[in-house]
Amino acid sequence: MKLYSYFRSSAAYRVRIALNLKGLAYETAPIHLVKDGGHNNRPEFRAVNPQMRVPVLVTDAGDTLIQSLAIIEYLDETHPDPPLLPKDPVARAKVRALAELIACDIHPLNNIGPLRYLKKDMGQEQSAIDAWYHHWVIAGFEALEALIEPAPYVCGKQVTLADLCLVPQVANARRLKVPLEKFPKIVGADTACAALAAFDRARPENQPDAE
Ligand SMILES: N[C@@H](CCC(=O)N[C@@H](CS)C(=O)NCC(=O)O)C(=O)O
Repeated sequence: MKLYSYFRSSAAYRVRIALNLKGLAYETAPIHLVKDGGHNNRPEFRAVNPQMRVPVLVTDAGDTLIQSLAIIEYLDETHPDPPLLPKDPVARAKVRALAELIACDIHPLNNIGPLRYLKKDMGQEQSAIDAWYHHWVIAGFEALEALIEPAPYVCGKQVTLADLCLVPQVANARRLKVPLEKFPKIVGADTACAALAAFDRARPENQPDAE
């Protein structure tokens, strides 16, 4: 399989963890999201993904899949061991809710494209953009902290899709210096995941395109 990725991309990071947990080999095709205004905006990558975002997974059968949550669910359905979603429908809905809280409500507000738009098109100062970033991460983390009881992972004894979303978001928050003292449960789940090799290998600094 081939994964179009960028070492700092949270969404690609989620998929890298899933591939590692499932023990699946893949080739990384790095797409630099910053250099030259973003190599993701080049016509050759637009031809791969018209949305011009990573991750993109090209399967062994040649199917091109986009959107990290859809890709992870595809991997979970085709390689069910270890499962990333519980079988019980209520538990499953809870895992998906936490994953979506991060992937759909926090992440889009601190994604590189919208932040670049705030700066270049809306003329905002870097200090205002940093304040925007911190505000939305903290608002999301306050809700998440109230919703979880890690044991030790976000939803219990098994790693789930929620952990795959949490760890990259925490890494991103740390990089942008969001204070995490108010979020001991989030930090605890992140620490538990960090001890697993599959998470470690997926870290930005361990990618072939790391800078
Ligand atoms: N909802 C998408 C988000 C994908 C996404 O926004 N990826 C970012 C990197 S984390 C990206 O490629 N951004 C490029 C840009 O916004 O120009 C997913 O989960 O895959």
